[in-house]
Amino acid sequence: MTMIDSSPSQNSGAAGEPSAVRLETDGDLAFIVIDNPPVNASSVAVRSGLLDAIEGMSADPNIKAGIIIGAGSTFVAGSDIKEFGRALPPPELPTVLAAIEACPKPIAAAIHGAALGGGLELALACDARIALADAIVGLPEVTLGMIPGAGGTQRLPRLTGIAKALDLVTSGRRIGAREAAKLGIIDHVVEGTSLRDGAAEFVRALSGKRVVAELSVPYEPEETIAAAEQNALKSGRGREAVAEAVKAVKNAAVLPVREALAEERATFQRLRNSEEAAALRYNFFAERQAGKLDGSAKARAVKTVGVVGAGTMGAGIAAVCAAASLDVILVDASAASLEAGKGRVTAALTDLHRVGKLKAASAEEAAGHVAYANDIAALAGVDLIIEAVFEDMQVKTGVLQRLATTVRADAVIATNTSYLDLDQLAEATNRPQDVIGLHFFAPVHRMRLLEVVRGAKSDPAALATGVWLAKTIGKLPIIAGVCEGFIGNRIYAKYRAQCEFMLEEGALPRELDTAMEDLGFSMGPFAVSDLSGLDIAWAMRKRKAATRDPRERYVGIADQICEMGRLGRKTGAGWYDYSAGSGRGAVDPVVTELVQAESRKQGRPQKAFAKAEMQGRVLGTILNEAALLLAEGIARSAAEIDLVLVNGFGFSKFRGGPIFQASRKTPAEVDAMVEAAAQATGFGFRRGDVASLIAGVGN
Ligand code: T1G
Repeated sequence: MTMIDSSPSQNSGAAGEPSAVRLETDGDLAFIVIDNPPVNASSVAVRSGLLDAIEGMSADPNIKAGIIIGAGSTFVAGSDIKEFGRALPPPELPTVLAAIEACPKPIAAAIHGAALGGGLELALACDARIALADAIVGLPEVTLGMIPGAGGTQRLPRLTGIAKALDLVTSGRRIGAREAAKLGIIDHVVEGTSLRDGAAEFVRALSGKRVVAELSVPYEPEETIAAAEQNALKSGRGREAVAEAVKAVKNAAVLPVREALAEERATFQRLRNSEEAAALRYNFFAERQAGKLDGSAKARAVKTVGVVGAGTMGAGIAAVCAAASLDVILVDASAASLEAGKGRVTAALTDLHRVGKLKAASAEEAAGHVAYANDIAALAGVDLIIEAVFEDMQVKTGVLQRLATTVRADAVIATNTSYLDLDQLAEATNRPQDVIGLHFFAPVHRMRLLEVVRGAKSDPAALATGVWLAKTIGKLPIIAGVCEGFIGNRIYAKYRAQCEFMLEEGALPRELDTAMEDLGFSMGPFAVSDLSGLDIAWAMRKRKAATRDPRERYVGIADQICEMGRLGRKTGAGWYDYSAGSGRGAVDPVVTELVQAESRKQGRPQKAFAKAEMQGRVLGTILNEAALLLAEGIARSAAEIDLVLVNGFGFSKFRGGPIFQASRKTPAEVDAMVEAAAQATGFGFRRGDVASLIAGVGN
């Protein structure tokens, strides 16, 4: 094996950019090794290095063929997403792919780990694709608000047919090497030898070039393509990237390939610069930072999990742990609750199986990971305990104290409290270092967000264990400090209060809900309250009434609605009337009258709210509270606050988050929104440093 460093030459991109590609020859074969950690993203250095290497092997008379392979854990995870917020430095990927196709010698791609986006497009431009059995391939560009921009929409259908290409490109779905081989994407799955050797053997047997772009698209009946197109557009729910992806893939059957490639590239460039793509990139990188902990603390080993409380939350937590093949013991003192809990666990696992989110082959198999007990003593040997009993300080303290003396000294004790003071609960256990918060969102098996709460005395290893669990059960861990409502509920309470202020000033629930849905929330606050039940927040308001400062602005409309027995969907009425069925609630004149009567009683000036004003007041409120959370160290970054609102409170990820949205506005517009929120709130409004919060978001 001879190594030739394709050091920078005329092809190399930005001056001084280290080449991330090396050329190694092995007899008559050239290995073109991409080495750009962590995921060999095809940055400008990789693209220039590839051009140099192809030139090198083409010119070497001893070389008969080339194999592109990735160093480290993966092939190429795609184009470098970090480059997408600005003009792409040359050479661009299509130039590299054209060089591969123009090279007189066959070049194959040897795939391990992931070949995604531009990584798969690179492989599709090669004359053959060889992969390890556990490799994955896919074109996930639509999940980033774009379409493939380097030939994926033209070369893929020439191997799979239009219908399958429509499915893969519009869903962004990743598939394994075996399925890809069945579809004609992968030519050879390497078994029982190394990828290098398997690839070398396969390539040496190649008869010559096979340029995919020159292949014709396999024939398929029109109805097959039409059905695939319908499915794609239906699941795309009107998203532009999906509609453009459908158009581009269908072009493969009707346009000359070079023309179709040019159209694809133009669409890619346009979408790459779209607001939706910027928002999704912002989320992509924010998710990569989520759960990263400073320092070297290692998570404690967890094989068994104990869950106390078989109610809606406890049973959901047990189910998601079992779905990840963790052994779980679900405890509830009441036999009836435990029996009901079993039913909830089974229902959640069945639903997870239906959506393909189970490690096990079946819900029954996953349910086998859950054992049931009536006594906390059954948890003496478990590694991690999650307490999910009734949200009451006394009840939770009692359970946590019992747990603290029952479970192993190195076990981690987590509480699923939403609002109670975690530090007070932890102190009561006499081992606060082992206590963290794991704040799940309902329904647990569906909601991705998990606030991992760091107590004042939580041991870093305990916190790391919480993050480990979150990732293991497929949740998005967001580290939060201790305050009432942590990150999400604290912001949401202010958001809802601001909306109720506007009720007193002339707005009505439906207007506000519609304005908030237009802002980016999947459902407005009044519809959400009806869904989750008005009684929880009512109980909390009643608990707080004694300590509430009378100077604070308080809207009593929600209390009056509850006093009428209207607790939401579960009682057939709340802010809206559901007597006509389960759909979107109907505006109820009773509530309209109640709101207007209360507004008159409060003597607040009434006005017709423009949508933008309602949205401005709410954004101003959210931004201000987010700025306070950041300043207090409860939240770690603006991006993580946006992730909380996107993954826990239904704000559209295609909009990035409320703070991301605000970063697209001028400082003057933002100031005006915060000022309007401050004026409306009056006493108790603490002003946060919103400018610092927004600085650096989404750029
Ligand atoms: N560009 C830049 N950085 C990337 C990257 C990419 N494509 N993929 C990952 N990273 C970084 C990530 O930010 C993190 O950095 C580190 O790598 C590890 O990632 C023209 C338009 C490959 C399955 O959408 O799905 O090609 O935080 O924590 O869990 O048509 O990363 O350590 O600093 O996720 O092992 C299409 C995206 C691009 C694939 C590995 N490609 N990546 O998962 O590690 S668009 C994608 C992934 C495109 C062309 C178009 C995953 C992974 P840091 P990680 P992981």
